Amino acid sequence: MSNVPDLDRYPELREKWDRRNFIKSAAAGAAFMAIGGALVRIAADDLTKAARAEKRSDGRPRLPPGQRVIEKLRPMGGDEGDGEAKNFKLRVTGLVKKPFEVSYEGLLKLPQVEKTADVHCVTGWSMLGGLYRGVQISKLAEIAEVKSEARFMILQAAHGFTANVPLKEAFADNALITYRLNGKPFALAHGAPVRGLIPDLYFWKSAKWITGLKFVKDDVPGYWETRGYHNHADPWREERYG
Ligand SMILES: Nc1nc2c(c(=O)[nH]1)N[C@H]1C(S)=C(S)[C@@H](COP(=O)(O)O)O[C@H]1N2
Ligand SMILES: [Mo]
Repeated sequence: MSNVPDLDRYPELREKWDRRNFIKSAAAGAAFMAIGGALVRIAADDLTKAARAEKRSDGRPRLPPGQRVIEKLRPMGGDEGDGEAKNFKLRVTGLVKKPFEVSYEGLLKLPQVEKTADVHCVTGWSMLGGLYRGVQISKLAEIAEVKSEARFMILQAAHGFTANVPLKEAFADNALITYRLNGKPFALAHGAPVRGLIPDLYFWKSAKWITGLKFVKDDVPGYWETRGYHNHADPWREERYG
């Protein structure tokens, strides 16, 4: 059974595991459900230990310091957009030779990619291994012909939310405008119909209900960056607060 924790290496899980098997064998509907939270926690503890031991292809540990693994994105709030694909427009503006806007249908006609990515929330949770489908930000930048003076990208979202990202991270292979996670559309709480994804910076940079990308020369700290969060937000340096 692959989901059995390695009890020799993690003896502290023994008691929980025995309890789980006891509960399973005693399983009676509601009682089993009520204990469900505890079962999830066992699995997550185990995933956290495993991820701490793993290395990324860039040599960094898979799990940044101070993070623990959870199994599903947690809805973290924000001022929601209307969520409707038919009303979606993404405007690509600023220091570009060819500003443009693209509808949801138009977005689907651009070259699509699927990237597996880990995301790291500044509150301490990480959700590993999500499969995100969408369009690379570097592709949108190429279409707009971003000028050489540009240094930063501002993600713009519903109701004036913004997040600033240096072009190095914005043009990373796994930095996307995305509309699917693990094959499913995003729920409204998670940014439907389309959100940004900058997985190698803390998750607040991944603007939900996205409306635009603006390329600029001078940095413009965004919504969270002007409310005490770090301007850059590298999880491996624990750039949590400014
Ligand atoms: N438009 C918008 N995007 C946003 C936010 C927001 O308030 N508004 N919050 C950010 C923060 S702080 C986090 S941690 C993630 C949370 O995404 P989730 O709710 O899908 O987990 O979205 C980010 N994107
Ligand atoms: Mo957040």
